[in-house]
Amino acid sequence: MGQSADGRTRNQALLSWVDEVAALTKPDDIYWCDGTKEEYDRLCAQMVDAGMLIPLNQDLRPGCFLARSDPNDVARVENRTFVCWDDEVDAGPNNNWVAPDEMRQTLNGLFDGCMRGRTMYVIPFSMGPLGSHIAHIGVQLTDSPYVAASMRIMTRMGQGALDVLGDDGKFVPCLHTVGAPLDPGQEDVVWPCNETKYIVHFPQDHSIWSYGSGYGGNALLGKKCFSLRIASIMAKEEGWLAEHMLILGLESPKGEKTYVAAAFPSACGKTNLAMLIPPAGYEGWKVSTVGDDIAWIKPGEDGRLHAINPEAGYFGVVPGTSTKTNPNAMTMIQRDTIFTNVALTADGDVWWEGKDGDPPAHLIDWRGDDWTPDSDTPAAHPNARFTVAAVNCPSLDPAWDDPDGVPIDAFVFGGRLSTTFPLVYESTDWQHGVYMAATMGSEATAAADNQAAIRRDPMAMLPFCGYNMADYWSHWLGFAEKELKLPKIFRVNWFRKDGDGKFIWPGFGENMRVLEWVCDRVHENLDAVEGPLGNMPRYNDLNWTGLDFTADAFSGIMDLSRDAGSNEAEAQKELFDSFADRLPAQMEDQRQALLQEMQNAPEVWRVAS
Ligand code: SAT
Ligand code: MN
Repeated sequence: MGQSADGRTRNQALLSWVDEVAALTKPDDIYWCDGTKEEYDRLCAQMVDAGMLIPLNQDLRPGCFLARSDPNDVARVENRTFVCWDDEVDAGPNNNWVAPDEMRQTLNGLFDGCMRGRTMYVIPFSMGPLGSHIAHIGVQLTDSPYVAASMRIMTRMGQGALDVLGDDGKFVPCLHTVGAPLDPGQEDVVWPCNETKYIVHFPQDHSIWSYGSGYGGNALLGKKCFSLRIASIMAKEEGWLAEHMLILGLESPKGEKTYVAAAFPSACGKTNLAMLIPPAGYEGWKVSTVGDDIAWIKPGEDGRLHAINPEAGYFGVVPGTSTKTNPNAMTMIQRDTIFTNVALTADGDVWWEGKDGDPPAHLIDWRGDDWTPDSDTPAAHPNARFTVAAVNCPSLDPAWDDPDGVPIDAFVFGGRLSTTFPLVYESTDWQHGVYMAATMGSEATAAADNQAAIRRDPMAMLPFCGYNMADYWSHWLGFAEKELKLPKIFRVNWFRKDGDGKFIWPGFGENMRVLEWVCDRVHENLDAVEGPLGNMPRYNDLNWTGLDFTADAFSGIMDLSRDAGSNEAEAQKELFDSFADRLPAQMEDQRQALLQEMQNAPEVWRVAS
């Protein structure tokens, strides 16, 4: 029998909404989550009994489980994601759009009776520290115990959120179902999911309806749906920023602390960067983690931008994680972690491509099939994920839970680009920085289905901005008109390749060298060279202690050819044209300035040593 609402809340809007949804979806039972460890353990035990979770070897991975999803339910489904503004132009070319009335009709039909035979979990949660003025409350209703357990890891979930909500507080209603069983014989499938999928946002009442998927970004609605798509709309309305950014702290040997927020598209190494361990030559430096995916950033009374990580856990890509790429994450996922779609070893441990050491002779792959190193499919799905609480992270910043957030000194934007773009450059002013961020591009990753090989991904927000992206750029540009001490803006590219197709930059911990230059620029310790794209470091401006990286190699990753630069500026026109008259004029002015710069540039522009 479920836990009722008795005494938990007197918030009438919430109680009525839960009744309304129950009348529509017709669950057998309603359970209000309190967020306790006992409850989490009970949910996991129930899922183990139902075959949804496999407990791992408790000596090797205490408190850890493996989940295997439906093989057709492994990533975000961008072509099934909608933002239903009254007027299509407000959604912009960056969103799929259906008129709200029509969409409500479709969803009402799909949700009718969809939870029959299942329990509906009521999950109150806070995105951000409980009671923080930067945080917001949401409530998710779901028929997935995997989602309920994951929400306890990923958010501040349970009674505490209800207490903050109070009797009249506002919350973002997040309604989720894995979808009605495909046919009557399939009620007991281990990972239910429906071929029909809808991930829908209604901007007018800030509500979310998600149908047919149990996967992270589609189903943990506090994450991309609320904290980015809906929050970006709230941020526009209220004068703040909701961004697809990690937040990290950098403390120099002198004790100077700099917080950086950095945006990269999904699966481009945000988690690794957020947990970076400084390399040889950086003794005395400390890097700490506030968040790895999302930042909510509000102007503080001191005139600086303050950021919180709205999440309380990490939903990170597992493949490629090793003691070389992310030692902190390796420690972090040693215990109390839910792994989804990795491979299982004979001794009850987990394995994935890119883990330390050779692959074992035999595994059970992410689909549950036998696997050997001769198999021609990967053992773990390329978008396999870990779900783990922030407090497990060895590099967690002491201020990660501070209700006032941390003051941001620099914004860093980066894509996965094998040509043209230099390792690092800095904008000449705020407007130029917004332009640099808006024109960012990236090569495809496994985090979403059906991506183009290369796509523009402005601010790494293309799949996550809940309104017309041109209006979002205007919102960003508008910060220059406020009395604020704004962060400096940088672009980075760790992924440039040489003529043989090999990455030039070693990346991972060595990215610290770029971050130190960012700190030097923030604190005005160093001047920079003005290049066509922006301000750049000379070879000698970077600290090379402990790394053998020659001035020639540096040229290979910093040079800009006139043709490539001109082609890039030309190619941006297509992006800008797609926004027609909503495009802020300043963006086209910036593009014209770059075209001009490139016309006057030498055949290869090279930063002096
Ligand atoms: O699937 S999630 O959106 O949660 C992760 C990602 O793609 O960034
Ligand atoms: Mn992300």
